[in-house]
Amino acid sequence: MNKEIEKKCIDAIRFLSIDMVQKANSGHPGAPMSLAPLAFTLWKDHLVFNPENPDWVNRDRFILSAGHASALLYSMLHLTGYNLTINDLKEFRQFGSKTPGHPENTITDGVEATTGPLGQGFSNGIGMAIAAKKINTHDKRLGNHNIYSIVSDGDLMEGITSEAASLAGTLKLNNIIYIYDSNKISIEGSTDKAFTENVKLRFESYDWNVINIENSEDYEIISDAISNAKNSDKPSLLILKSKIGFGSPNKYNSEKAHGEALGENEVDLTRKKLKWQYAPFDIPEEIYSYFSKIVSEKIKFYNSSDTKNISYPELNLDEDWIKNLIDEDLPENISTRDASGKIINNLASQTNLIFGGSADLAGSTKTFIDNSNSINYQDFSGLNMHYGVREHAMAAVNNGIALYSNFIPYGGTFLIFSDYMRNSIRLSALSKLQVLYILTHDSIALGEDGPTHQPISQLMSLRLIPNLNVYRPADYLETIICYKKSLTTPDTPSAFVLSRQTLPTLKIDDLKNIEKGAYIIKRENNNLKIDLILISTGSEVSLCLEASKKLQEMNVNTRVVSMPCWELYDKQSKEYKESILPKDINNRISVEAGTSIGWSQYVGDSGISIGINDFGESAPGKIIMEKKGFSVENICNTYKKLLER
Ligand SMILES: Cc1ncc(C[n+]2csc(CCOP(=O)(O)OP(=O)(O)O)c2C)c(N)n1
Ligand SMILES: [Mg+2]
Repeated sequence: MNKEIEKKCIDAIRFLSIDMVQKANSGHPGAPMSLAPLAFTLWKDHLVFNPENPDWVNRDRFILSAGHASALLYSMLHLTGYNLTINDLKEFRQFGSKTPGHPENTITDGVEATTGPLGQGFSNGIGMAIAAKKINTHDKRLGNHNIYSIVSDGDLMEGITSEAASLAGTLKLNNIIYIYDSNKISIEGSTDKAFTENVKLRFESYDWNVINIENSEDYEIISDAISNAKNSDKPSLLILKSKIGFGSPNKYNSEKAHGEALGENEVDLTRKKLKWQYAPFDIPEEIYSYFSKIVSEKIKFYNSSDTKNISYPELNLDEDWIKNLIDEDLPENISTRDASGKIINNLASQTNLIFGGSADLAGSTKTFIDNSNSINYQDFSGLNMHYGVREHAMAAVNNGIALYSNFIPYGGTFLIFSDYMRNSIRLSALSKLQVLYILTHDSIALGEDGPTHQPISQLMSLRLIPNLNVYRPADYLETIICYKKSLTTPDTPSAFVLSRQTLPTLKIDDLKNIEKGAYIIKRENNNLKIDLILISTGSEVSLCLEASKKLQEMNVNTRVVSMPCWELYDKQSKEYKESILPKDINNRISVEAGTSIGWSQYVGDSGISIGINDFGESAPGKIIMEKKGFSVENICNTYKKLLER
């Protein structure tokens, strides 16, 4: 009897998924059809959760790294009592629904991570596992649970999973239990065409515990394998041999089951083959009641937990952290990367919720916390993460850490290498995660390393990502205020774009306006009409201040605007913007050592942008800056050109 109802539950998961995709006439039925037995036993026998408190701190985490199989996750969330009705399932992939094409953490209760870009979810889970181990060092009651994920051929083909898996093995993250849907099919057909490696040996070489499961229909064996994995002292990968599209007579075991509706006819044939007699979205009451028994056991467990009324510690920074930095020790000259290093070290003395590291560039990116330890497999209490030379995984791991609780993770590398982690940065922004990117060596001024290391397009291209605040502070003080702003912006990741070279600490009367994104750092002579506005960011602000002196000598009445964060400035009122960049002053020059495309929105049609639209060159920083036009002389000449227009 038990077996019979269990089989029915599994088919209910299958057909909900099939029918969601069929109704939307869009989506991915194949993986849910073959993974229904796995999902059934995972939710029934293993996952610790409470649908009435989906954010319970000590729940297990489940990530569908193969996000295209979203129908499977939505079916499970529906059947296990999450806030997802049968009507929500009928709205699969429709405008404004709770069941978008790929799972999104900000939309659906029970969705732990936004997945779909293959490889990301896998790596987010590694971050969650680190966060769980770390929170356990704050409070022994927390973090005692597992991180589960379903990963696919596509996930394992992506390089980021090699990066993240290697790190997970090094850190012996035995709270990781991943199930690899080894169906040997991807979009272009058999994986024999492009993916023949021995995954078992690969993961064993990363020091994972690897278990083979021969038959994805045998959910009792799957369940035993999961139990076995829970006892491992290493991360576990369960390699589950499966047949995509299980149950479909004509699309079974073929890429045809991957990414489109089966079609009415094939859905009927599948119903016949699996002897499922119910209409689309018609789930018999006995199945709901079977699931509700499972859930009531889960809730009982929750009620007996000592963590049921606990929330994670919140970041509660005393405003004084800024004062200390400004009042006690104001350096005359400091690079903004060093400023950043001072700031995070200061923060580390106030909270252990902000932590991170770099992709093997701690010394250069100034991301090391001096008075703390390195996180290692025996001790997660330190604040220093060593991600290795793995920028992409660093960013995705940090997304996982941010998703997990109230930790604010940071990751450092050179600005040029932000391209390596771009997709994860985009997902920080889409997922509304407070992750900090510390991106140093921010222009050609880095010098001798040359064009391979000199960022040109990176700064502007980061500004293209919605909901990412890109800060390029001009000096020590701006760096502090940018950090302050970023720490009080919980739903937005921040990219700090920082100089390698030393910059003078500026005289800023108007500290409070820095966080408005742009402000007047040097006012023109008030009695006269403004002749020119120089708009600049980062290391070029001090150059503009110098140029403004020279221009003033030439009787050019010059205002200098520092614009550390476009995104924040764009959100200001019309009045504020008018007070900074008055509409009737058309003589404007922007100065920024990067791609100039984009600056026209601030300098207007009659303005000129001093920027760089080719690659840099290997030479001492000062020289290359001059050669590329970042000099007082060129700024003055550009003003003359402006008048000739
Ligand atoms: C980074 C990335 N590249 C490409 C895709 C498009 N895509 C979606 S699924 C998939 C591969 C499908 O194979 P597999 O992962 O084995 O899933 P299965 O068909 O077995 O469910 C691809 C290439 C993607 N989602 N993410
Ligand atoms: Mg596959």
